[in-house]
This record gives sequence, structure tokens and C-alpha cells, in this order.
Amino acid sequence: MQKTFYLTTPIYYPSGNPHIGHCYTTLACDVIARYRRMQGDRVLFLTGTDEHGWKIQQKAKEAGMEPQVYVDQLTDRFRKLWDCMSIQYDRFVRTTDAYHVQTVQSVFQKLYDRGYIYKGEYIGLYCTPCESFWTPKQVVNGKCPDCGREVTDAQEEAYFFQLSTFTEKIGDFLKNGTFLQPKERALELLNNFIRPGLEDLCVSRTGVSWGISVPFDPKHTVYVWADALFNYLSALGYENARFSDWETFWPAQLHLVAKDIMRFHAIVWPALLMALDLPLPKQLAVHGWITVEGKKMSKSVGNVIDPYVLTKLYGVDAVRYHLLRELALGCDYEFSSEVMARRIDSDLSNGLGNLVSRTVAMVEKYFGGTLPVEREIVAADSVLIDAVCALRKKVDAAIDAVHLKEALAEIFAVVAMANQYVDANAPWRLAKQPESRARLATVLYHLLETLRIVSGLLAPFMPNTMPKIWEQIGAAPTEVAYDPLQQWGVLPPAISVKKGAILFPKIETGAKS
Ligand code: ME8
Repeated sequence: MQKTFYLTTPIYYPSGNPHIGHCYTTLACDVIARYRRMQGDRVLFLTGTDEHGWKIQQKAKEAGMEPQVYVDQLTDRFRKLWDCMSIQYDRFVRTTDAYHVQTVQSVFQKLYDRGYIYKGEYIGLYCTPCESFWTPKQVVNGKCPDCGREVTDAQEEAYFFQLSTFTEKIGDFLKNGTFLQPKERALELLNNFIRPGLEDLCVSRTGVSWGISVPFDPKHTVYVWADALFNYLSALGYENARFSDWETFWPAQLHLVAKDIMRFHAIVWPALLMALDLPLPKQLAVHGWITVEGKKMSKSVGNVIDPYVLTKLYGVDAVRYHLLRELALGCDYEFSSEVMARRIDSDLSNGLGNLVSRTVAMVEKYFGGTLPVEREIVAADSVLIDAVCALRKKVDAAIDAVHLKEALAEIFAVVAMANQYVDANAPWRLAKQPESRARLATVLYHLLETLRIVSGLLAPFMPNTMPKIWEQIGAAPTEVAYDPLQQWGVLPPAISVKKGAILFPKIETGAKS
């Protein structure tokens, strides 16, 4: 039976242009989705936009537009960026889509009928950029504990979700399972939220008209987070007739988010699912932030880096590589155009690009483009061969753990090893000795095989460039499929190569954006 794999990004607020922070999460999901497809899984990769709430209502007002017109325009920008970044999502959910509205209303009614939603009065504080309610105890020096920005007073009649009744169950879930990655994050949540006891969550607003109306009390709209989280169900067709993938794909294998919205995904989301008696997602992976001068890159802080500027300077695959190579679960990454330029030069131009161009050039120069079939293998070759053959297993494990940075580190360690193999075997010297012809062909064949496996494993990360490598090294699509990526000697012995354009031009311009 084909395995199914459902993975999701957060649905982003279309309240400004997407920046490289949004790109990172979506790229990371894209890599995992592509890798799983390569492994033969049936994948559903979901992304989308979170279009209701106070913040969007205000932004539309400032822009002098109807909210729907405003979000239509902004949502298009997200889709265009994903196309530009070669992101192959399977489904794009918008919370203003009729099927999503239907799911939210139906689920809200169910929660109310089951007694998990009750009417009360909200008195407390609100962080508009995060769309989060806080109690005076939770704010830090009068600021939002998630983003550090000003909070405002809020008081209104509201419906509440009985989150408090789930304190113990959520505590056990976080303590005992393998749900949350990295593990240390669970401790943080246990200390900050579970130990003091969860507070009921306000799930409706009366002062925000731009939202889904509460089915049993239409003067209320559903709080934007209670609306947004259900996108993970509505996009499969849960409680709507638009899709019929619910049985096949739920529970999700992976939700990927950054730490700013961990609490909603690690506490509120499982509690809502528990209240509905639905299976819980398998894994929540939480990554750090891209920062600028120590501050989270964000639209409202105004310190964003435009992905189009970067892709124009460096190319899409180099930007994909850079972001995936620097950011990790658990750590922030201070964006630096110098680090980016250096990384692209050292790993891509000097490392991989150089390995391809010199290998292909030598096959052309010494053998007219087609290797002879004679071989002379020496014992020392096994160091490279063993490392290359062990690579897929390491990358599999890293992808399973959402350690994409480590996956790339493993692959590029092999690229470095192959470049050392060239230097140690000095093909230019072998070429001068007619009796070393078989040895020379062997060294070059080993390099082509290394490139076949490395480029096959890199295809999910850099999907535009790897086919160019396959063309140059003469690899057929079946030879770079998943299975042969751990077999040695797959390219035909008399392989022909074809020199192509430089894959990653060296960066000569100032890398400032
Ligand atoms: O929170 N570094 O939407 P949002 C890394 N609509 N990742 C970043 C980032 C940065 N500087 N800035 C943004 C919302 N992100 C809600 C989500 S889900 C049911 C609802 C990425 O537009 C990261 O994935 O504020 C973060 O979690 C997400 O964008 C927040 O996007």
C-alpha cells in the first residue's frame, strides 16, 4: 500500500508582501514533499492564507479597499512568490473560501453542542499583530510575550473554548509523545503554560466584522485563530463537500511552523481536536526565526528582505539552498548577505559547480566525451564509494527528523570529499601516462557516479539545477530515481557526457539587498 503523507505550512496573513521568513517554512515543506514523492509516498502538501481578523480589516481600511478585494490581491502575491521559488504545493487554502467557512461553522456548532464553548465576557489584553489574547499575568513588561510588541486593553462579550479542561491531557501529550520537535520546546510549554494551568480561550469577537459568523449567535465572528487552525481539516474536505481526502490523509504527518505560533499549534490545536474526538497530528516541527539585527524579520517591524531581490541576484536554487542550509530547528538565523554570498561561492560555485564542470571537462578532454570501459580500481577508492553509498540513508534520517540543514551538510561533505578525490588522484597526471588509461577512466567514472547520487539527493532542494547536472553527466531519469541512489555503478560503463553552461556563476556584485 502506498504511504500517504500530509504536510502543512502555516497559512500566512495576507497583510503585506511575503518575505524570506515565509519563504523558509514553505521551502522546507516543499523539500520534504518532493523527497517523499521521490520515495514513492502519496503526498498532500498544503499551504494557504489566513484572511480574516482585526489586522486584515484594519489593513484593508488603511488601503481604502474592501477586505475581500484587499486579500484577493495580496493572496495572489503569495501564490506568485511560491511559483517563483519553484514550490510545488498540492493545495492552497484560503479562509475566505466557502468550503472553509462551512467547516468552521460546522465545527463551531459541534463544539458548542458538546459543551466546550460557552458565553462569557472577555476582559484582558490583545496583541493585534499576533491576533492573540493575553492576561495581565502573561504579558512581559506590558508587552506581548510572543513578539514583544505593545498590547491593548480589550473588553467584550465573547464565547470561550474550555481549554482549561485539557491541561492534564495536553501536558501528558507533550510530555510523553514524539509530537513536538525540538524536544526542549515541550519543556518550555510545560513550564510556561501547563504548570500554571491552561486558561480558557476566547474564540469569538463582536468588534471584528471581517470574520466567519458564529452560527448560533451571528453578532459574533469566530476569533481568527479558531478559524485558521481548522484550515488543516477543511482543506481535506472535513465537514464540507469540496474535497474528499479526509479519510485518506488525516492525521497530518507534519505541521511545520516557526516558534511564534508554537503555542497555538502545540496546545490549542490538539485540544480542539481532542474536543472533537479526532486523531491528533503526528508531528509538529518548530523552527527558529530569520532575524535582522537580532529582531524577528517581520512585516510589522518593517525589516523584511524581499525574496525577489535575492532570486534576481543569485538565482532561485541558490536562494533555496542558502535558506535551507542556514536555518535549523531550534535556532534563529541572523540574515547576512555576506554569509549568503560566501556560502553560495564556497558550496555551490567552488564545491558542486566546480566538481561538475571539471569532471565533465576531463571526460571530454581525455576521452572525447565517452569513457572507455576498462577499469582499474584501487583499495583507497572505497573511502569515497562507501561514503557515497551511505549518503542516502543519512539524508533519509535527516529528512524524517526535519533536519534539512544537516541533510545538506551531509551531502556537501561528500561533495568536498569528491573534490579531494580529484586532487589526490590528479587525473591530469594520469592523462600523461598511457599505461594509466584504465585508472584515469575509473577515477572519472567514480566522480560521475558520485555526482549522480549527490544530484539525485539534492533534487528536492534545488529542483531547477539538478536536471542540468543530469544532462551534463549523461544520467537518465531512471538512474536518479530514489532506489538507485544507494547503488553504485548504475551509469553505463561507456557513459557519454556533454558540457553545459556554468551552474552557479561566482558572485561578483555586492551582495547587498
Ligand atoms: O502567524 N523567520 O501568520 P504569519 C522565520 N496566520 N519564519 C518566519 C518569519 C521569520 N522572520 N516570519 C514569518 C500567522 N515566518 C497565522 C498562522 S496557521 C493556522 C495561522 C513564517 O503571516 C513562520 O512559518 O504571521 C511563521 O510561523 C509564519 O511565517 C507566521 O506567518
